[in-house]
Amino acid sequence: MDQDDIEPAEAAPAADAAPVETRAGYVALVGYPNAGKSSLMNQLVEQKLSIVTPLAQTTRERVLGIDTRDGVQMVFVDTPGLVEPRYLLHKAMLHQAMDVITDADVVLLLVDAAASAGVPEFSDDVLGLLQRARSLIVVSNKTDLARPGLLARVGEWSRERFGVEPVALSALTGEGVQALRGEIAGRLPVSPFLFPEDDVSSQPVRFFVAELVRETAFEMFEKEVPYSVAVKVDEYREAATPVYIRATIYVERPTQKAIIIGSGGAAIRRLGQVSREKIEEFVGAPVYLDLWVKVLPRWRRDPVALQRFGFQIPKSEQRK
Ligand SMILES: Nc1nc2c(ncn2[C@@H]2O[C@H](COP(=O)(O)OP(=O)(O)OP(=O)(O)O)[C@@H](O)[C@H]2O)c(=O)[nH]1
Ligand SMILES: [Mg+2]
Repeated sequence: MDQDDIEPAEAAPAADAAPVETRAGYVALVGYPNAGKSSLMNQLVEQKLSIVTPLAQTTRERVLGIDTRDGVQMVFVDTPGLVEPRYLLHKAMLHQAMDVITDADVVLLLVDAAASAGVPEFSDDVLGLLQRARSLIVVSNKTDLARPGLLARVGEWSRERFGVEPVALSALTGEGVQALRGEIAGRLPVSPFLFPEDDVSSQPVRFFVAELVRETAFEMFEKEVPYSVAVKVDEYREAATPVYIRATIYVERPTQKAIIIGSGGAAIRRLGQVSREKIEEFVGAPVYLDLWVKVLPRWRRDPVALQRFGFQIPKSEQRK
């Protein structure tokens, strides 16, 4: 039979011929501490990736969450709150958040519309960066709690500072999140995907494990203790059953170590148990969690210790 005989009578449908146009880009979540950035990121990726607590300054490092659907890949970058730095740790946190604003295709600036302190006041540096962002969306969060007066005030503030109308939503209930997703998609550049389609993050499981232990410490302890805690995973044996994880909790003072261990080891047992349950949920397998506590004096002010925990120290601070 001649090849020509089997040619279709009509041209093939266009969908087979033309490649599908995809969109992709980085979407930064920034704002004051406690505005709900991590909660919103978790809603957007429909998974608990970034830790959330009622305390301000929970997030210390950028956390990546990837969502790919309907030909659009959004790479969310959760950031530490935009704080006035008091320690070297804060400087590293602020520096991270500012870098993320500069690099993002879309910046989501979250404002807590239920905050008793009202609208945020940023330093000129931060304000300038936000005003120069490639594409800025102001998000009025916590509409489930917000008073109408403050919502109106956030609207005014957003128009004055940035010339944009805010998007209102609740990162807790999820109301308004789908509409925001549509708004973001329309602003992302036409681009091939930046990560494989089924990736959820580019950060290693060890990072999320350490964060879950830190979240539990934030929930269990009071005052300065949570802020003095850093967690590092020293060993992660995935092939073992149950998965074997050894992690060290660093604190700044012997008194804090005593609080974390508790009388007869009761506190650390509870910390270990609650953390293990969260980690098992995250990795989807039984886990044996081996927790240790060490004192590392003044680590929040110590460039060497901070670098060991993975923080990048701003160049201007490196030789102090
Ligand atoms: N009622 C209500 N609470 C919310 C909402 N979004 C976040 N929260 C709560 O606000 C607190 C802080 O939320 P996070 O998501 O940790 O806030 P964050 O901006 O990431 O905070 P930092 O990492 O400390 O900068 C938590 O107790 C959340 O449950 C919301 O829409 N409504
Ligand atoms: Mg956070």
